[in-house]
Amino acid sequence: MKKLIALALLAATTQSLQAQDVKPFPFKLPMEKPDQKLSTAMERLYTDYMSPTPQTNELYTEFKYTRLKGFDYNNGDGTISRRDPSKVIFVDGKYYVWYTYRHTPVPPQGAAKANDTIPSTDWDLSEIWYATSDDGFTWEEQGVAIPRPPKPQVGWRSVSTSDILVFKGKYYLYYQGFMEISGKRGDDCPVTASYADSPNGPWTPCNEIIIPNGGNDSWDQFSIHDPYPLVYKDKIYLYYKSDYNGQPNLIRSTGLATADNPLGPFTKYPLNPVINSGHETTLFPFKEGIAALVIKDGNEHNTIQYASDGANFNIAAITSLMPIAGGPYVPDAYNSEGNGRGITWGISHFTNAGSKGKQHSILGRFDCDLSLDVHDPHMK
Ligand code: AAL
Repeated sequence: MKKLIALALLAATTQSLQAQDVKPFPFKLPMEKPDQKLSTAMERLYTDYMSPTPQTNELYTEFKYTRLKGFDYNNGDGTISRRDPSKVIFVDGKYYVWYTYRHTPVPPQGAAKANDTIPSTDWDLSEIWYATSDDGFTWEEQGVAIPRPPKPQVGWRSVSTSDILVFKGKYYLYYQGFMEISGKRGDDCPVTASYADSPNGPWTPCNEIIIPNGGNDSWDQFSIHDPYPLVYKDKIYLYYKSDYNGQPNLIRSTGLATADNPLGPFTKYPLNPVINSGHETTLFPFKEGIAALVIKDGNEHNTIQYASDGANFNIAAITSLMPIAGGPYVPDAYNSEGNGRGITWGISHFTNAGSKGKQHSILGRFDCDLSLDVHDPHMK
């Protein structure tokens, strides 16, 4: 099939070259010469990738970044941080985004110095806040969506790293619920959720662990991070990241859990992890399947991958300067029937925005060219 696609692409390229009256390349594809033996590198060029040239690959893009208006950072002194944005949704004429918000008396000090008011990490002692926008560039901060619940409820130490699901007219926020200081042992936490009838809240916490940690010796036994829900073929597909036992065997990967109802029960995909790399992985329906921006960490970071069934991913393209923790605007995030249309923009974060000792993160906008509907030649 891939060879057929490659041949079709070559035919299309040859035609357009002829149309411009440029001499076609005097070249035959290796698969047109049945006896030709290929080196490992040439073999994988035509078998592992969706197309052998980035510029003809629908899942290749570069990224453009724009500073957002409307957020105050206390002059970058490290006491205010915004990071890990959710997907962007559009409701009643406005865009909405949720994110981890930290406002502490001092910047993060590490686990040894942390206490009830001093944060260990950039996402310790945080709440989930939200903002709205008319155009995706200028944002109006609306305040807290999910506060930290009282001890010992899930998330009493910190709630962070949320993502949004819209399902049958209701809104669900999934997020990490810390029950100890991040960094004491690792970054251990499970995922919990809150629900609301409106994106403006009020939010009701379910007070339960929605995606539990795996059993002894499993890859996700300590942390479940970066919950990322989509609805694909009428089922909730929630992707997440875990990393075995943290250091020194850190192999960050991306897993999948599916459910019929937003509050579960979720069934973990038996062959998890489904992506062998990835940290804050961004996913969206694309054609019949799901595409993934595998941004940070692992052998396959800086790739855009594709799974025609949402679970068996292959590398489709390699790119650079990807949006860290990207939360895209995905018009068909919750109603894809296997006809995914792709994305053109979203919100991502930039960490270590402050100088040493003033560590915090800021939100920014990214634009890209991964849509089957809008094709911007200037992005390539
Ligand atoms: C992020 C995410 C999760 C981690 C921490 C905050 O990059 O992977 O959210 O817990 O870092």
